[in-house]
Amino acid sequence: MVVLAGSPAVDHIPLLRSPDPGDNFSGMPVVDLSSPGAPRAIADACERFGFFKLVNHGVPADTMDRLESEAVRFFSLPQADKDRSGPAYPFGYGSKRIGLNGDMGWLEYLLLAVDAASLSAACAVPSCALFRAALNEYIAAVRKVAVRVMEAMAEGLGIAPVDALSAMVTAEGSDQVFRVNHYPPCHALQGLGCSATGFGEHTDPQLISVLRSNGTSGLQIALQNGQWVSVPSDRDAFFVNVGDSLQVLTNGRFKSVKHRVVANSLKSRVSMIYFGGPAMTQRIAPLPQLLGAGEQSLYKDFTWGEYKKAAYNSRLGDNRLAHFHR
Ligand code: GA4
Repeated sequence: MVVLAGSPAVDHIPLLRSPDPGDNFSGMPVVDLSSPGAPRAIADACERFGFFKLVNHGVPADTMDRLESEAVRFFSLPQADKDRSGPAYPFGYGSKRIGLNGDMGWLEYLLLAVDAASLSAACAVPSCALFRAALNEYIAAVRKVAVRVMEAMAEGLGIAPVDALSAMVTAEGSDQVFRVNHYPPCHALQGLGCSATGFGEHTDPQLISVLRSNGTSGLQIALQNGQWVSVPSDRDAFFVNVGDSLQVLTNGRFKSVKHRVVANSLKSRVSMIYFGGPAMTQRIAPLPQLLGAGEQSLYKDFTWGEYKKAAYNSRLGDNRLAHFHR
């Protein structure tokens, strides 16, 4: 752990070498959801990177902007007010601590439960009616995008029915999570040649994650060869990640992408992410339609409930799927 003298605020936050500006993800796949070629382009990107940028997704800029302004307003409240919306687990406001096993990042966030297509009624946070309305409008819209993308994935993989993947997320009792992250600028590190870890490297346990951020960069993904590349921000686009469960459902054809967020020394980053997971009892195993003659599953059989429990008992950077390999 690096500790900077005179900067107690960043104590305990792991530091990273500043990304080389030349390491932008130059080959990033950009998929136009309105184009007839989208299914093939999505499947191709998920096989090569487990990640792509999505444009022409149909979600109005207003819906995204309204949620961003409400989030900015919330995170500008006095610390004591925000703490009243905590703790983060199972759902609520959290700061710097990620998960329950000692991971730390330079961020504050809201972790929220989604029921069907809106905030779960059981989730009392946030209490502000305008913020809740903006969240509900955005969640309904982003979930529709996630469903369209999963349908396109099935089509791109050449499997039927078209809802073979999306039905797991739209099913009654599906486990959907929403998070709003705020990465404040980390002034203490300005000019020092290193950056604070906003959110340490990890893969997402669910099927799919759909992220939207403001215009501040920070997201990085690991390519298959282990090289980290920075994803230039685009407030009009979504960024889609393949999660561990989708890697298993496709028997390793789609890759669960390792990613992380680096805090900016000058500007705030705000991101909102929808995580589509299945019902607790859903069996996670390769879809029979995808297994070739004689092809065996690469993974042991498990349910989403079992995987989630193992994930929440792990450290952020652990290779969680390794324990489920045959
Ligand atoms: C990563 C994806 C989602 O943000 C999340 C995260 C969760 C958390 O922040 O509580 C986890 C992380 C995520 C995977 C491993 C465990 C659980 C933190 C952590 C150390 C909400 C999720 O579902 O899994």
